[in-house]
Formats: sequence, C-alpha cells, structure tokens
Amino acid sequence: MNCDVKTVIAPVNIAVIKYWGKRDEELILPLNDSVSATLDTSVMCAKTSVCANPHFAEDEIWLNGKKESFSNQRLQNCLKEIKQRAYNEKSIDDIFLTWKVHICSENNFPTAAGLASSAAGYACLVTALAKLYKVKSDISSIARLGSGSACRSVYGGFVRWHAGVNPDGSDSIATQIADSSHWPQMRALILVVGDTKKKISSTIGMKRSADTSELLKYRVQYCVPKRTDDISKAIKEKNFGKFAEITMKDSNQFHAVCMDSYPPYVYLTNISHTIIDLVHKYNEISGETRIAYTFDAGPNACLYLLENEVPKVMSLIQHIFPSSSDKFVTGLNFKEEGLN
Ligand code: 2P0
Repeated sequence: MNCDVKTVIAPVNIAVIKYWGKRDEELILPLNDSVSATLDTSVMCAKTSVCANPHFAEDEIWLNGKKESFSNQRLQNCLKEIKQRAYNEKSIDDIFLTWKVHICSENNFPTAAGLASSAAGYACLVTALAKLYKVKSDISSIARLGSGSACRSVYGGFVRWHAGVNPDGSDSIATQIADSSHWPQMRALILVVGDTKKKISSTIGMKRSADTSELLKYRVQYCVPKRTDDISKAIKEKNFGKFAEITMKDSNQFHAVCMDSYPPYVYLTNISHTIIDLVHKYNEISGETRIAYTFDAGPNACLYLLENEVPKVMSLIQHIFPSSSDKFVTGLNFKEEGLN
C-alpha cells in the first residue's frame, strides 16, 4: 500500500422484490430475500475516491462536495470491517491500518429521494476501501453494513440478496442470478417525479413497518419466498410477462405495507398513481404485459421494458407529461458488470 488514491464508480440497483424490514437493526439483516437489477453506470452512479496517508490527522469524508461528520456509525462499521478483513487476510502491512483515510463521494442523481443513492454510495465506498486495503474476499456483506440494499450493487445483472438465517449475518450476502449479458434487451426508464428528500427515511419506515404491520408479516412468510423463486425463474427464462407481473405486484404490496403501518406513511404521489394507471392501460391495449413499474421509498417510477418498446413509451410519457421532459433518465443497458 502507498498513498495512491483509489477511485471507484458504482451502479444503482432497483429492486423488483423489495427489501423492507430488518431482523437485526445493527447488522442490517433483512426479514426477507430481495431481488434487483443493477443499472448501467453511464446513467446513474456514485463515484468515490479514497486514500490513506500517514500525515492525515483524522478520518474525513466529503459527500457531494460538502464536508460531513465521520461519526456516522455505519460508515465507521464499514471502515472497521474492511480493516479487519485486511488484517485477517494479511493483505497489507499492519502499519498501514493505522493511517487515517480521506473519502470523497458524489452521486450524479438526487440523493435521498428514493433513488437508491445509499445503495450505490456504500457499494462504491466499500469497493474503493477494499481496493485500498487489497481485500480479496466477498465484500457484499460489508457493503450491507452501510446500507442493506448496497450489497446488491456489488454485482451486475440480476442480483439476489439472501436474508440468511445465521444470527451473525454470515449467510446474508448477495449473489448473481444472471449476469449483465443475459438479457441484453432489458431496459429501465427512470421517471423522476420528485427530487426532494423523503420525509420518512427507509431505515425509520422499515422499523415502523416491522413493529406494526400485520401485512408485512404475511408478506414475509407467504408472498416473498414464492415470488423470489418465480422471478428468478422468469429472469433465467427471459419471460418478460411473468417478470413484469411479479415486479408490479411486489411494488404495490410494499407500498401497501407502508399504509398498513401505524402511523401510516406514504411515498407515492398522485403523479406516481397516474403512472401506475398509464402502465396498466398500456398493457391492456397492447394485449400483453409490455411494461412494468416499480417504486422505491419515494415517488419516482422505474419502468422496466424491453428495448423495442422504449421509443413508443418515451413519446407517450412526453405527451402525457410535456413539462417534465428534462426529468427522465433512461438506463439499464446491462453493459457493465457490477463495480469497476
Ligand atoms: C429495496 N429499499 O429493496 C428497498 C425498496 C427501498 C424500497 O432497500 O436501512 O437504504 O440502509 O438498510 O438499504 C432502501 O433501504 O435501508 C431499500 P437501510 P436502505 O431497494
């Protein structure tokens, strides 16, 4: 190790089977398996540079150009765990583990507006640190300590995060269902409905749901296991209709869980609901399911569709929301293979 700067670009992932609720708050272990697609980094990504130096007085971090406190427990956990791995793997001389680090991270999309910014951010940070400390083993479980969904951004293509059963979280890792070349026609169209910070963070929302929602219990036990198997099969067989149906049902159930929580909280807006209606109408008129929507913890839509459908859907969206043409981002070419 020397004082080199290591820079990494990490992709966003958008879940089709949602992670919502933890079985362990501290280790960030989920109640259920989740599945996502990792988007192309050319459109939405996080970029992080890290370096360590014997002359740095303290660990420091800058996010989107602004200096932030390093006291964030999750950030500290990630750094501690990476250093522990480096020590266990004897990947660098112990003296380097005493040097302080400087971290500089930025997103090219709205932070904390339900666009998976923490997923890309922590995946990026942990990968950059792993490069710095020459850690070779699977780092998805370390990214998970930063933000649960970050463990899925460590891989490209379609990814499954296994809830696992071990109390220490050792089996709560991400694995790839299919790589980025498997379904080259797949596209994602992100419709940015709002870019303001959400009122209820994912962490707070999922705790409230885990504490109060009966529907969440039902979902975890009876719905997600079958959906996860079925959507993995649909991905492997490139069955778009099945993939789309499960994706939409799971998004709807996740938002129903938010409403079933006490007090309830809502991420979708009227525009989100207009998009949902539009997609169902489009599929009905097409005579088959050609678009899927999914919404994370915010009002923004991610539409999954096949390449040949993109021009028609883009012009339809522009027609219905004429003033918002500067707000879309298209993506998901699956050109890239996870982190680089
Ligand atoms: C997901 N989301 O599967 C779900 C769907 C948002 C809606 O994972 O507390 O930021 O850091 O583990 O990872 C957002 O939750 O929450 C999320 P923490 P995270 O993508």
